[in-house]
Amino acid sequence: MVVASFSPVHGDRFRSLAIPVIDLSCDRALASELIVRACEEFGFFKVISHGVPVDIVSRMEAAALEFFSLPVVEKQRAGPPNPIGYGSKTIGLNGDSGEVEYLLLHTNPSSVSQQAGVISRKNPTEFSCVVNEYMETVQEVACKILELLAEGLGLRDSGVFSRLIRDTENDSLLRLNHYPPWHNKEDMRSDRIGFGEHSDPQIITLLRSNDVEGLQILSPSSLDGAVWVPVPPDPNAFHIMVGDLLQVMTNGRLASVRHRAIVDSYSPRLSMGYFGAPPLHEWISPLPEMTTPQMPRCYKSFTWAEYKKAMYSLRLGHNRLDLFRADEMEEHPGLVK
Ligand code: GA4
Repeated sequence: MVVASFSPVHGDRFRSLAIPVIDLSCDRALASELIVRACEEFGFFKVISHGVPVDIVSRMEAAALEFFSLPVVEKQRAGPPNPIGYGSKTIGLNGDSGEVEYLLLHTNPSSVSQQAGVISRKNPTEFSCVVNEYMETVQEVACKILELLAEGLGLRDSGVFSRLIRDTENDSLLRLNHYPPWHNKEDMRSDRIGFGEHSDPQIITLLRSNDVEGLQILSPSSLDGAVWVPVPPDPNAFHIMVGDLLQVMTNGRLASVRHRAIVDSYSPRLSMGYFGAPPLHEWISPLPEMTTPQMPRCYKSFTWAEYKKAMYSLRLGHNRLDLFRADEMEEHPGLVK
């Protein structure tokens, strides 16, 4: 996948774009068809009528805000983010940075309760309950979307994607991001990167944010090149992103969406991302049903653990999938089996 890269934000071209909105309560066949189309065209869409109760989202948001309002030393008790824990301004392990503080949690309930003890000294049990409830509910929506997607793609096994993230050993994550606001006119610049350009490495991402702008997606366009598209916030919806593993399993028919967050408001932005991932030992490869003589297999097989290792060894904006292309493998022996 060749992607245009925009380093300075100044001078970027922007385009408004009708981002697909899918009502998950609509007719099943229609929802499947719309999801496939949105994933093919943008790798991105918004879902409404998703069935996640408002109070579950509000409790999660309140717990996140309470955590971010703690003194820095208290937040640092959650440990440095390697890979889970509390981070501020530094992203990943290779020198990336951004105007953001965040908390990364593993979705495994025993990991959550372990983390809860240091995250919320006031009421760790309450924190674990809120996080587990949110994760379980959002995971269900993710599974529903993945099953509709598999049906829309005409795959024989509609659980081929969702089974990976339902597995009790799944490696899914929850990320709470807190972006600072502008304080004065001097802050009102459009070059303030909160989280730089990247695609999510997992299968699927469900992102919920408060009513504050900042998310942008890179829209590939054959006519005028790729442009950054600001995504209007909608606290009642989830924004769905195709991850790298879904790109591989669909043999490139769906492409993971490149996105970024900028600091773009007088209000702080809070986003909560669920990243649905398979177990570490799971082998990922293009599904045989997605390969044809006209569309031969584009990617090698690799385990999620191998992909994760590669992703942490590279800078944020790097296109990791290029290393796993079927035709590139000879040049990178030893990277994957
Ligand atoms: C992007 C998606 C998720 O936020 C994340 C990020 C992770 C991190 O912040 O530790 C990574 C980034 C993300 C991709 C490349 C590597 C790893 C930072 C980074 C430079 C939690 C994830 O899984 O991958």
